[in-house]
This record gives sequence, C-alpha cells and structure tokens, in this order.
Amino acid sequence: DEVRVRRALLTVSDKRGIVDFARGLAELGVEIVSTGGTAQELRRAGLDVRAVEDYTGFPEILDGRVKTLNPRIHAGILAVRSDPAHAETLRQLGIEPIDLVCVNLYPFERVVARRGVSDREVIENIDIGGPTLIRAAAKNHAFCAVVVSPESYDAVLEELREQDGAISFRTREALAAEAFAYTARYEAAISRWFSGREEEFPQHATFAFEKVLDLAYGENPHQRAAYYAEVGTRSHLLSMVSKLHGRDLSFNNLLDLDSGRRVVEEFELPAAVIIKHNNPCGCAVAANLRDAFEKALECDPQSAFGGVYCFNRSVDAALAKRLHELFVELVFAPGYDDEALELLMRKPNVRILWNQERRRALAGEHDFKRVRGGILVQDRDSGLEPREQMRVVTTARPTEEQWGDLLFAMRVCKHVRSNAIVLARNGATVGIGAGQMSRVDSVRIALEKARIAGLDVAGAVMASDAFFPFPDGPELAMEAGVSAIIQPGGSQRDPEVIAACDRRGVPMVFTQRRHFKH
Ligand code: 93A
Repeated sequence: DEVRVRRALLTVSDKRGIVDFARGLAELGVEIVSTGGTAQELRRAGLDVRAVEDYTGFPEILDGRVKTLNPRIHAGILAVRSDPAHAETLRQLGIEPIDLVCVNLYPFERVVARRGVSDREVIENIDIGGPTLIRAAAKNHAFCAVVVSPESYDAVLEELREQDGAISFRTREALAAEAFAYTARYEAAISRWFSGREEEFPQHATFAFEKVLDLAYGENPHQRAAYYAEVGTRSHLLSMVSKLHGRDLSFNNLLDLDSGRRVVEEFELPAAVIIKHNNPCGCAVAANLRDAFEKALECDPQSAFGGVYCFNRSVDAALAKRLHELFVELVFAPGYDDEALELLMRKPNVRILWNQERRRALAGEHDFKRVRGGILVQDRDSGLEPREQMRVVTTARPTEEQWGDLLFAMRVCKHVRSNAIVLARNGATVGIGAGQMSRVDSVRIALEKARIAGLDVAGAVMASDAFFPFPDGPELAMEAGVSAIIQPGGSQRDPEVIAACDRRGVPMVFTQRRHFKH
C-alpha cells in the first residue's frame, strides 16, 4: 500500500515553505516538475527543476490560464498503476507517472477582500488548473499523494524520509480528505461571491461553513460544540475580535455576544447593553458610556448578574472599576484604557474582548435557523424603518422627547425574543418582557420588572415587536403610566387599540414593520 515517490508536481501560489519542501524531496531523489513562478522560485534557491513545458511538450499559454491543463499531466496523475492496460497506455504515449502533487490555489478570497478590486481581477483569480490537479490526485490517492497545505510539508517529508521515499495509504487518504475539503471550500467562496452580486435573494448559493474555534461544550456540558464561520464571509462574529483575557469562550458566550454586539451597533450615541440568555436585560444610551452603563444596569440588576456586557465606546478606568464590583461573564468593547484593562484583568475568569471591527453588520447578511435536516434561510432583520414610514394613529402626537424614546425602545425591542415588550424612558430601558407566548404576558412581565427594579413607569414609552391583537396589553401599560406606544400595527382590532389610547390621550405610532425574533 505504500507509494514510492519518484516524481512530484509542485505548483503553488503561496510559496511559503516550498523551497524547503522541494529540497527535501530532491534529497530523496524525487524529480521536481513545476510551473512558471514556482519553478523560478525553486531555481533561485539552487534546485534542479524540470519545467512543466518540458514534461508536457506543450507551452504554458494564455497568460498562464493553461499551464497544467494537459492530458499528459492528468494521465500521469490518474493512471491506475496496478492496471496493466493503464500502464501500457502510459508506456505507448511516453507519459511519466506523477506520484505526488503539491498545490495551493490562486488567492481568490484574499483578492475578493481587497478594497476596490475589479471584477476582472476577481475572475482572473478563479483557479482552474489547480483544483483540477488537486481533485485528480485526491481521487487517485491509491497511487498518488496530494499536499495542499504548507503546514503538512514537514510531516510528509518526515514520513518519506522514514520510509525510504515511500508514503503510506493512511497518509494519502488523510491528505485526499483534506484536499477535497480545500477545493470544496474554494468553490463555496466563489459561489458566495457570485450570489453576493445578485440583487434578489440568492438563487444559486451553496452555504458552506468552516470551523473557527473548538468549544469546550455546547449549550450544556453534555453537548459537543464548535464555532463555524460562513466560508467567504468578510466579517463574522469573531473576525477582528481579540480576547485579551479570561477563560475560553463558551457556546452561550458566543450567542450572547452576538446579540449584544448587534444591540450596541444600533446606536450612534454611547450605548451599553447587558445580555442574559440571549436577551437584553438592560440597555441605555447616554452622552457618555459610564452613564449609559449605569442606566442599563438599573433596569434589572438582578438579571445582570453573570451577564455579557457590550459597549460601543472604549471602557475607561471609572467604568472598569464599576464592572470590577459586579459579577461579569464577558466584556466586549472597541477599546480599553490601560488602567481599565489592568483593573478588569484582576479577575481571572472574566472574558475581555476587544472589538477592532469598524464595520457594522453587513447588508445582505443571511440569518439561518436550524431545523431537522436543514436550515431556514432569510435576510437578516437589519436596520430600523425610517421615521417617515411610521404613522401616528392617535389624536395625540408624541413629543420630540417621546419620539426619541420610542425609536430607542423599538431598536432594543428588535433584539428581544418574541413576544417582546420594551419599556423605556430617557434613553434607557426600564422594563423588558421577553419570550412569552402571549403578548399581554410580556407586558405584565415588563411592568413587573420595572416595579421590582424600583423604576417608575410613569412617563415611560412602550415598544412591541408585533401588533397588539387586543387592547389589553396597552391598557395595562397605560394604567401603569406608559405615556406613548410604538408598534407595527396591522391587527384586525387596531381600531379598538387606537380607541383605547385615544380615551387616555396617549399617542401611538405604527411602524408598519414587524420585528419577530425567535
Ligand atoms: O490559470 S490556471 O487555472 N491554469 C492552469 O493550468 C494552472 N495550473 C496551475 N492556474 C493554474 N495553476 C495554478 O498556478 C496553481 O494552482 C497555483 O496556484 C499557481 C502557480 O503558478 P506559478 O507556479 O506560475 O506561480
């Protein structure tokens, strides 16, 4: 089952480590065949290299678009060596077998990510010959080894040295598996680029994900877990995020972090949010971050215990001192003063994450929900509908101050699990009702939460992620002192709900857009 490597084809874009690898092969008596740029690099290092043109008897043409796409090469890779007829064909045509193929592809993803890159450049970087070589060698791993990652060079060389120039079936099979994962990923990145250009919901996208981080366990300790990012995405939850301190991130940390990050990205003003079990339990904006934090914490200090704290401004020493007094699971911010970091790091467990990403959530991003054997794919519910699209449906109109709170409450409400109710005043949540099966229960919970936290509901506004099917929710809220309401509208009973508000002179705004989050 061992294959003696006598001839290797090397063609790589990322030339790191290739000289040492080729030298190692040459020392084992392997003939090196190589394409233009790779051959040049190897010769410069003093290695003996046979040009691919010499092997094929055919020039590299069309600016390199056709270099290795040649039947001699593919027959040299694909021949079944144990089949006498195949061996005879090679002999008749004078084709020399290739026992090892080492390829890495044109850097398609790197090029796509370049600012201002032209379509021509992107398309030129779709590698055709490389994947063809890789797939051929991986298919025929019974007789040929395929190496696609520079990280494997040393291990492959070591095995060849130990086994007198031979490589085992086990290794070839593992390399083949890696190779098909590599080409699949490459194709997925190309597909993603094409689908990203479509205006409509993608018709042809194949979604692919690759592992970014192993996790200790899933939602519960008996569930195994890992974090995967979508192949070809320019920014994902942990891209541009560094962990400065603390324990490994957990599955639940990542869920909460994702929610918290999306909430603070809603706001231009300094904003703070505390997330528990994937729901905000306090959120506020203010002229400075410290005030935003205090107001967010006030909303539900009990639930904030062990929460994920997300900010859209740098954390200074004063804020760090306050955080240090609490039980904090994770802090996420675009920066930390030295002193703040020093303080926060005194607790060994608290995870401190530094967000260096300036981009907000990407437009065109998809939202996935797993169902048995498949996924539901939808556009992400990003952005808030413009104020011009909203309608005041009551006789009373909100004051400018109320408008501010209404829009704030709705922005938070979008991130609360349905049925979602958010009470807010002065740019801070005062009560949040989440995840109930009936809307009026969410209202009750939001009011009760405000009462427990000792916060006055009088003068607060209320946001609802979907319409009120009955006037009961608004009535409860108005009895408690809620002074303005925002909701999508669209219920059969809208007239009853509007009448209830009019009776009390409470202004109500219809946004005409629902924000369920399940
Ligand atoms: O343009 S290609 O799709 N046509 C080919 O026939 C071909 N053969 C190898 N690109 C091709 N390659 C790629 O060239 C390899 O995948 C590798 O990334 C690159 C190495 O070229 P060079 O050795 O000239 O730097």
